[in-house]
Amino acid sequence: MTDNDRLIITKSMVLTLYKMDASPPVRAVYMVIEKLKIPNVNYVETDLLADDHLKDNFLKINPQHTIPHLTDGNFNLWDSHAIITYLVNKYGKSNSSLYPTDPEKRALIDAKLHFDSGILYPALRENDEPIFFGTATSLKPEGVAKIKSAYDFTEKFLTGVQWLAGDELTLADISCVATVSTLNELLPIDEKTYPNIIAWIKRCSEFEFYRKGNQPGLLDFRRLLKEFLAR
Ligand SMILES: N[C@@H](CCC(=O)N[C@@H](CS)C(=O)NCC(=O)O)C(=O)O
Repeated sequence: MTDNDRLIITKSMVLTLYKMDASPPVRAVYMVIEKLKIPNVNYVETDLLADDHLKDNFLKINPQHTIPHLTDGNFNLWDSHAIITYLVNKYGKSNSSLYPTDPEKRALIDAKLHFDSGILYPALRENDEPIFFGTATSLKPEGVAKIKSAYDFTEKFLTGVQWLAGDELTLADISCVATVSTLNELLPIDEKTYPNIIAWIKRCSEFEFYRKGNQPGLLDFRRLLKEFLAR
């Protein structure tokens, strides 16, 4: 374990993650759990296709009914971006390179986390929700345009650099790669148009935290997508 991955283990640590592996924001949390090597997380399967997230027991802790949802003892938190920054702040080393405390470095990471929330993930949700909830069997032109625009920004951000925010891999890369690798399942990323994105995904995918935290759920997403498109 490197210094940056060092974990502060407290006796009171009881983490529970409500999850479904196909979900990209859930996978961002998995990757951070892997990277920080947080032990003994309880996982609660929350099948969106069976409306588990709309059941009373879940709505009581999360009125917004989204996964991932984390409970840490009596503390409840949802939104992957809030969760991953919380995990590093609470369980990572005090100045983890994943989310450094330097105000400028941290602000650049936050900007990309908001990019994921505001641009990448909405492009995914606008396109995959109609497929999974049975109102569409293909992508709509306006949906495709949103994905392309999201790819265009990402490609520019990665021009001449290896990582999305600063010189090292950070939470920005983990969060965005979960979404971009999933968008790639909906609209394959063309290597000629987007060479920087392809190289960045490859760089991320070489880490163990990606292989363990993202890859299996990404394959689940692929399988589900295929299944729903064939209906
Ligand atoms: N910005 C949120 C997005 C979470 C989200 O929308 N998750 C989807 C699954 S990928 C969900 O829970 N959908 C069910 C719903 O919104 O009712 C995050 O990063 O956690």
